[in-house]
Amino acid sequence: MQINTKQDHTAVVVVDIQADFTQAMQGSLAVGDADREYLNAAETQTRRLKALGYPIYATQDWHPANHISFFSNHDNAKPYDVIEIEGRQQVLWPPHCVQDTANARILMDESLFTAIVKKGMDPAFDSYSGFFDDGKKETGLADILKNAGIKKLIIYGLATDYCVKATVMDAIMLGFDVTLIKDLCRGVTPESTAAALEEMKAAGVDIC
Ligand code: VGL
Ligand code: ZN
Repeated sequence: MQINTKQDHTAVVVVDIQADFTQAMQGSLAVGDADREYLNAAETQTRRLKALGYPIYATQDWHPANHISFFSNHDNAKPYDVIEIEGRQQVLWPPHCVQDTANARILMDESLFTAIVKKGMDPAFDSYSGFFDDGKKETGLADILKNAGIKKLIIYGLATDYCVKATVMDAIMLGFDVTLIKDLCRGVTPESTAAALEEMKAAGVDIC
């Protein structure tokens, strides 16, 4: 990572670095290689960016127990099945990031964050993006950033091919300049991670 100076109107968004997405915590939806070394690197770099003067925001997947994305809430479903719900593709995940459970916690010193934006609280809609859920309801992140005068975002976290990609693509759609720090991201599968990086690059994201 080669960000050594503070740029104006720029904030950091740390996506879903939560226990359930990490091998380090034996999470229910552990992302490949999200191990202790990864967590240490993410925390160290976040502290460095904070010390440079960047405001740091975090997103947090925060589902009710009856969430539509949990395979266990559907009859005859297995983890990672893909079904259609009202025209939307929905991956059925192992239950994860259930509100107020230890496995939903962010594995970073929360005092680093200017704000934490929770997402995925509506039982009927998934929300990979930190900006909008699948019903297009805003999480509040866009307003928070707009009110703070932010125009550029530095984004990293979990998972590259799901929540990071969705957050990055919505950020681009909303008009932010986006830098993705690839080394501080981990994906669910190598194929979908490579495809996500291509998609983000094609959208004009600076990948470093
Ligand atoms: C995520 C799957 C389900 C993520 C969240 O943070 O990438 N992936 N919920
Ligand atoms: Zn989720």
